[in-house]
Amino acid sequence: MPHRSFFEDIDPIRFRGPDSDDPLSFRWYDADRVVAGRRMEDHLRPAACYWHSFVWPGSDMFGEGTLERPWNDPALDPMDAATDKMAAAFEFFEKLGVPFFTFHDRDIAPEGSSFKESCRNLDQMVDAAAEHMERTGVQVLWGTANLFSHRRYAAGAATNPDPEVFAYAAAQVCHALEATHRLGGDNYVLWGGREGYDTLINTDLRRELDQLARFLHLVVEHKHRIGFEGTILIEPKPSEPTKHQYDFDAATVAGFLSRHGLDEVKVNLEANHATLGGHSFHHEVAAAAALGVLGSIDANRGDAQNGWDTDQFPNSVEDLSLVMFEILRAGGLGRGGFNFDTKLRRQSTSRDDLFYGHIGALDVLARALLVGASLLESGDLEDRRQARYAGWGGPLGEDILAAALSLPDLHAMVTDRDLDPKPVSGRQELLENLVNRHIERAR
Ligand code: XUL
Ligand code: CO
Repeated sequence: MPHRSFFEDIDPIRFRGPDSDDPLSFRWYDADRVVAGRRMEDHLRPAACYWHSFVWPGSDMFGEGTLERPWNDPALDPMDAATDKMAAAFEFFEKLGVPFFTFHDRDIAPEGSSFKESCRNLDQMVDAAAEHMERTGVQVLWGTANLFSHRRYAAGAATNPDPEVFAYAAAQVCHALEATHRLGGDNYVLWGGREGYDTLINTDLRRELDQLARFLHLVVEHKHRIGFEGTILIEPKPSEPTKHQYDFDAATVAGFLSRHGLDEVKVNLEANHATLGGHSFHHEVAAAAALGVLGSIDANRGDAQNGWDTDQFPNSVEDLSLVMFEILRAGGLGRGGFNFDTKLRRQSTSRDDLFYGHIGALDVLARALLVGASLLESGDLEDRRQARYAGWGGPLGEDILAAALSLPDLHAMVTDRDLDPKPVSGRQELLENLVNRHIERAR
């Protein structure tokens, strides 16, 4: 039976160059263009997400859904709706030309009246997804389990005070990880949806963190048991929905992972989560790279005027240029990619608005990639950064780092040599001007 079409008026989106006036074309994202030794598509590995684009109806805490999404018609049988939704999603992925998608278990298949029925629904929809993937060539960047929407998870999943909820969440992740494996996913993500607290006065922090570590060990063990070669990724977020989330930011997660011997786990960094944590996205990417946990990216942005997760499409080349530079400097994202964990605005009600959001975002990422590559290839920042630390390559720096000098040794040395080091300019303004020149010139 042919699949229903939901975007029949839209032709596949093509690259037409920076002068194109066609709003349904790419002006910068040219999948096959080679930049810094790799195709643009292979650098970015872009993915569209299932949940915001195909599941979310456009509701917010004050109002109902606004978006025109015929596949979500409540009059449909839930499995028929899931089938239509999948047809719409793959038609969109294919027409947009993204090589990957991302999903939660409950995005692609409805929760049943029992755990068993939920598993059956998921298995059936995974079969359907495998067929769509075969037909279109679109692949899974990552899968995940929704451990936050159902009321059973109100007090958390792994960090719930009730071990039966832990068990339920573990069973759900077991099934979702196997589904992701079956679909050949490159990663498996755990966003700690409600792994945090609303108030400390009823919370045993130490216990909850130990539970979280146990949960992650179970996931890593099972990954190896089934031969899943993808990376397990934690998605940091400081708050929302809970007041304080345990996976606060990249540095917190990196510390937690190494404390619990979970070194193979990496992070999926989301731009808007970085800003909620009081960081720039640039900081989060640089910190994750420096701590050896950089895995993948959820590319979106917040709004400077409010403090919640607006999940908007990225639209600033300037914001993302240094992020791209940092990623290139770290050697790229490997099995990771750029997932559009992005929501249309509630008033962007038409189905084709999904195309405008993603086209603009891909063009912004592509331009930022050009700037990042130009910064990297010129060596403008890197050479100066290295020169700034040159002293650490000399005998004093090497001896300090090799633990060859004690505090009294350093005391004696400073006294004997009458050391009087002088400040050296950090050249911040010069460097900012250089970055702007690369932004102006990148083509
Ligand atoms: C929530 C969020 C999630 C994760 C996947 O803020 O970003 O959509 O990306 O569960
Ligand atoms: Co996300």
